[in-house]
Amino acid sequence: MKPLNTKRSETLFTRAQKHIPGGVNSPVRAFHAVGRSPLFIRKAKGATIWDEDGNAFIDYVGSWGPMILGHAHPSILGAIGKVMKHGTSFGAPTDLEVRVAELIKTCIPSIEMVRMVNSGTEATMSAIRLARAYTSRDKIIKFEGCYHGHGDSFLIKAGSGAMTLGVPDSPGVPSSVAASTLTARYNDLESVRELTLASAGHVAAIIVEPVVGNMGCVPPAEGFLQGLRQICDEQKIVLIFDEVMTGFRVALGGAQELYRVKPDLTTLGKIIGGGLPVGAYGGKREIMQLVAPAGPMYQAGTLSGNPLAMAAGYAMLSTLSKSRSFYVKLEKKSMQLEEGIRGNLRTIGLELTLNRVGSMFTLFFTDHAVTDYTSAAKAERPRFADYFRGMLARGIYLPPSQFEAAFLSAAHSDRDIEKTIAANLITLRQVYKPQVM
Ligand code: KE4
Repeated sequence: MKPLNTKRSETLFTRAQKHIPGGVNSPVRAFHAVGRSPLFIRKAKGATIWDEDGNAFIDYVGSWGPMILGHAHPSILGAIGKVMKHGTSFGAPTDLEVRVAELIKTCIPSIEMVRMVNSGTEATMSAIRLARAYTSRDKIIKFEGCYHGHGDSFLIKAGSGAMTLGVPDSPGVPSSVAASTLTARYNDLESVRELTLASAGHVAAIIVEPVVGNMGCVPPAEGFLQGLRQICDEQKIVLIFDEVMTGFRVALGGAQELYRVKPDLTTLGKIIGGGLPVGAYGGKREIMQLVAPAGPMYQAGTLSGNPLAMAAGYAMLSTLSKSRSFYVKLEKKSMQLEEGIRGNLRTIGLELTLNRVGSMFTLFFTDHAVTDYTSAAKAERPRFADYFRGMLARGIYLPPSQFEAAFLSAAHSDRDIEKTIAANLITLRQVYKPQVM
């Protein structure tokens, strides 16, 4: 197999590191976990991305989730083009913001009111401030390995890039803030009960990825989300579903539709911006009414509800909500890929763990079940790195970390999936030779 020519990316990376910390504007993009320098992407269309050296890849990162329709989708580009002629930002309310809010509420009925922000981090930071304001309590409970953005309260045993880079507890977070964040074990209701009883009357919120993407894909165990709902009801704790990744991904109504559990607040991001910077938080009216200027809890943003982002988001959500067959077809595609990889594992006599929920999935380099942070951490990272590089060389662009979810889009063709399955077989054989047939 011809080695990849990535000269231009390497030159750009050397230049970038002189001006930008680590040469990237978000850590996980630096490819630290996969033993090679990152690719600089020039353009993308559908399921394909092209790097600066002209190499084409089938993309399973999808900008970390937003690209569920595929890149450069005509309805998204058309919507942005139409709106941008009339200006890019006004710092004033617009009709589009109202339409996006109404559409989000239609798709996610637990959201009675919603506030737009500019990122998932802003959404989760605002949601916990709101929960604290609503309950007059200070503590929050998160789960080891879950990632809710880079807000101080969340960088405690965090997943995603923090887990990848081995800084799950970032320096710079004041101990006073860290002390208000309690961490439980995902899929372990007993660990939650222990914390809530030990801090009875002091826990404002439990925030959870209802399907984890940031340890790699880890589904909720049977009854886990229902158990959190029960604990929150009993102890008047605000249940926050962080659906920045799962919202409009695992179902039109997100994980709360899939698992039929209603949170008090939901955070959103990624898909709802169609690739432009958007986050949102919303939920029960009686809680959301506390948000300024309706109430005293302050949160603001110069570019919140930005017209271009709202145009992209409205086009995205309208396309997704137009027909329910969208998710049926996406599930079929995702199943096809899963079955292909499972067939490969059987062919070569290898036992690896593949977790999938809808069109988000992770192949873990371990034969153990992966149900929480401890079991995810057992995955063999060097093997994953070898696999990543082998797949890249075969034209498959995966998330550059064992602790991230990969994403399929509506643009992935049968041919793309067959090529991925073929590359998976050859690469697994290469990574595990001579153990495998
Ligand atoms: P942003 O601030 O990156 O828009 O969203 C933070 C966030 C919040 N909640 C969940 C469940 C998330 O997955 C994220 C961000 N996800 C990562 C990928 N695992 C973003 C990629 C990156 O950090 O570059």
